[in-house]
Amino acid sequence: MNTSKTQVAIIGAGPSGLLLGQLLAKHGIDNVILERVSGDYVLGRIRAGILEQGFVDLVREAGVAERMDREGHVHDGVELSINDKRYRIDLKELTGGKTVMCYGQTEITADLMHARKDAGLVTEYEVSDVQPHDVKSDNPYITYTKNGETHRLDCDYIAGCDGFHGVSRQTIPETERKEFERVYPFGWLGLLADTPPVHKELIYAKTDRGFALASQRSDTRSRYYLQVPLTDKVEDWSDERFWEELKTRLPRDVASDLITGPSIEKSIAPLRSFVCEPMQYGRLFLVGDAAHIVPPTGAKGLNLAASDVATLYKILQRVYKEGDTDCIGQYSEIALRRVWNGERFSWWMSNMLHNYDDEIQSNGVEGETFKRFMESELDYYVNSEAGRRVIAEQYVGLPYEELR
Ligand code: FAS
Ligand code: PHB
Repeated sequence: MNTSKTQVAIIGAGPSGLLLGQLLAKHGIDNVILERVSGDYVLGRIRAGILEQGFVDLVREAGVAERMDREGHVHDGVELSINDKRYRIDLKELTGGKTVMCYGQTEITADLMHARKDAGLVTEYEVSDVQPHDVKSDNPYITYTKNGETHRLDCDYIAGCDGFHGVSRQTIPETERKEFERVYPFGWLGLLADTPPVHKELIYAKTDRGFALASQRSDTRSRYYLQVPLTDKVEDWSDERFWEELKTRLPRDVASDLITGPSIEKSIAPLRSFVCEPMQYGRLFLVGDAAHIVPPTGAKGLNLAASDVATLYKILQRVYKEGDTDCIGQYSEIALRRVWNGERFSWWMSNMLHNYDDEIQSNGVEGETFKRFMESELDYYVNSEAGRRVIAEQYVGLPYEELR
């Protein structure tokens, strides 16, 4: 068996693992990333597009912000539209100057990958059978297979950055963890096209036909979503059908400006709220999607992963720089406080903006009552400054919590 050692073993080379690895390396903390697929495969995933201020600051602290600051678009506001009536949420004005950055997860991941390679840091791609061991001891280790050979990686700590379907969460015995879940009765059909965005800011559209989102990646690349039934398949949706449906859901005065074109990516994602408690077990820490999933309605998925990274990186810095291991126990408590806040906001936005007619049919009057509650709630929040401020504060992201 091939053996090696590092200080922090990171499972997963998605944005969580790469950002954590870059921050640790900046402070001389040795780390190795083990990734199941190839780097190209990781970069082939089309996901998030909105970065909170906290995430942007973390990328700058990691020294990987040059392209993001050059090509990313700062957004001062975001729009909600309700059956054609538009409401702009002035993020900057309502939060005392905070904004969000529109820059694709794929780009951030590519920038982090390149920085890691330039720094000569070790990432083992296309490994299999990754398995953490002795995570409750002072000497945890990971075994894995690469090119048919078994390897052992000894380490001080393990960061499980391996997403919802990874091995890390399963390493916590079922009797030691509690999982919370809400599965939504619809999915998001996403389309990426090299067409100019229909509007300079994002538009979240609530209509009787269903939800739509107009987002973007650059001045020449757009990202759109439509709420679709869970029974739909991506092959049910030609580009032409997608564009026609999107036009019916966007506000009329915007839809008339829509420039369509061939899709370069099209896929349907299911929506769920999910949290695993605790987010640590001995010397194993769960980070990002390994511990929690949100419906993308609040643009929180990637951003909650970043706040987990921020908390864990501060803890590991204190451990290695000051020899303070007492702070390790703070991780799960601090991370979960911000996770649940993001979960609630994403659940709330999903309840207000989506069409629940499918669920209502099975719930009858109770479903109709829920629909009226949500219509009234959204109407209140967009028409009151206090309500818009609540949405703005949550959308730009609450401040990261400091260690005690
Ligand atoms: P990731 O899942 O990105 O990365 C985990 C990595 O671990 C992967 O590369 C995987 O290959 C690897 N891995 C898994 N098991 C392993 C094992 N056993 N051994 C080694 N490696 C292993 N968020 C938003 O904010 N907005 C959005 O619009 C949005 N859209 C999304 C659409 C889809 C289809 C999905 C699935 C998610 C979306 N998200 C969105 C959420 C998404 O962006 C995540 O929050 C983000 O990828 C989290 O990053 P990581 O925690 O690094 O997990
Ligand atoms: C995206 O651009 O992919 C995106 C933006 C905001 C969201 C969800 C997805 O809330």
